[in-house]
Amino acid sequence: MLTKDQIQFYKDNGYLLVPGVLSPKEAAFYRKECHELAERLSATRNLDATWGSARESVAQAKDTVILHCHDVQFYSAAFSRLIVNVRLTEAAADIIGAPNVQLHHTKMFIKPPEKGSPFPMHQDHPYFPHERHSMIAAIIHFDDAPIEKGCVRVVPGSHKLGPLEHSSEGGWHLPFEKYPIESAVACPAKAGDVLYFSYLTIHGSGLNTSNEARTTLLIQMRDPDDPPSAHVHLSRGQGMMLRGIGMPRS
Ligand SMILES: O=C(O)CCC(=O)C(=O)O
Repeated sequence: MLTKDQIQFYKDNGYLLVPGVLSPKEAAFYRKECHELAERLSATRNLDATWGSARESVAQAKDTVILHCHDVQFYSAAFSRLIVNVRLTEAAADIIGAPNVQLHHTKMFIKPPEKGSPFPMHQDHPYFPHERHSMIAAIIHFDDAPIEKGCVRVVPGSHKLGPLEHSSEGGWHLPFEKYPIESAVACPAKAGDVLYFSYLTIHGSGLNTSNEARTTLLIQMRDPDDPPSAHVHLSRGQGMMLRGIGMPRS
């Protein structure tokens, strides 16, 4: 699925934006699914997942919101079909460098217009450490995510630093002064594009100050032969095979 140059780019930089994994029509369909799900859920619960550290580190984030739902495949069968999409999982296998791809969890995020919360810079490693560091994220964009919508930002090559020490206050994050969000490389994306990155790649994202929501699904996946080094961040559906074969594992 991916070219040699794309795989080399990923190896060098720890991230890769793959354009057009979903068609504009598919992306629009899933955008609607996400917004409808958020509306159903918000009738009974608060969906805001803004990190305490985001409020602390970004002056404009005092009253911002990010709508969130974990493991969306338990709420709509459309998401079950999406996470086994062959285009998505073949590219994931190329990036992991193994034929088999296993689910860790999924996370829907809607950054609302004008007040969408930022994410301080961090690695995902402290949340769910694994022995061989095969864990990657795939962020599927269901609408365009230009810089002003708070697109994801990365520190290229940072996956080579290995696990870094984080502060756990208000979400695992790196020192704000050393890793300001705005200094990281922005990864603007179009609806249907997928951003893949290692759980060791330092990443975060800015505020959505535009007049449109930013709608994404993040799928965290790994090589099934890579065991967790701590039994943390367990969730329903963990261990489901998305491509190839493997043994269920939480
Ligand atoms: O979607 C984003 O803007 C970033 C999400 C993120 O960094 C995370 O969930 O770890």
